[in-house]
Amino acid sequence: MKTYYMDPRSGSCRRVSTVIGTLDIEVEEIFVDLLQGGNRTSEFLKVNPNAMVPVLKDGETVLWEASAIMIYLCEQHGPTELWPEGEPRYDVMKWMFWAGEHFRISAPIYFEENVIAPLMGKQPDSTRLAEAERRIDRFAPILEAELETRDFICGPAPTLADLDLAAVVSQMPRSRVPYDKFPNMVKWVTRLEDKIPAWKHTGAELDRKMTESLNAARAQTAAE
Ligand SMILES: N[C@@H](CCC(=O)N[C@@H](CS)C(=O)NCC(=O)O)C(=O)O
Repeated sequence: MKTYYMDPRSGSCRRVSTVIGTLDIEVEEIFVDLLQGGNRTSEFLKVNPNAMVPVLKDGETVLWEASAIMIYLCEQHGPTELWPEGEPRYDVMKWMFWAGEHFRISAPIYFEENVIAPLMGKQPDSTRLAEAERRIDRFAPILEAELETRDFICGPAPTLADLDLAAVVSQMPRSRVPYDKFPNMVKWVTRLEDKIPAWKHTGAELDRKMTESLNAARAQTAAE
């Protein structure tokens, strides 16, 4: 049985959970509570020295990095549109690498500055936010233009590349990432939810659990 270390409030885990749900893969889920330091225990650090989720353990194979885990799960499962074979796979890989190298860099900064910093009683760091916005203004128009010509980034069906790219809106609207100025992206995010039920489901679960956790943290801060 595969062991899946995760926190359902994480956008990175959402990518993996969507593949697990879509391909109906059996896993034993281990909740790593990021808000309570569950990723910093000596036990977890042996699994992932980066102190991050998601992680997948399958026998001797231990994988961190959501993209690597998603590919592993698809390959174990057998043919799926999410991870096409042959020439089309290179295009999926291109967008997956682009997502990690460029497109997903900004969203966590917005989350840290607009959600976590105020929770800690700090002002958002405007220099970091300005740099995050500069990156969005450079890279998001590229995706926006590509989505003008097709429903999903690599063609008519969603692939792992769409999950890697769309993860950036997982903490919306609380993170206040300014993606709503890109209309093709807004429509694509909705299309992806309609086409992949597990994406919609994991998004709703993330949102509900994150809202609960943030409300609890704010109530505790107010009481102190
Ligand atoms: N590049 C990694 C990023 C994983 C990641 O950022 N995980 C976050 C949750 S979304 C985490 O575990 N953060 C804990 C920390 O940084 O302390 C992946 O794609 O899996």
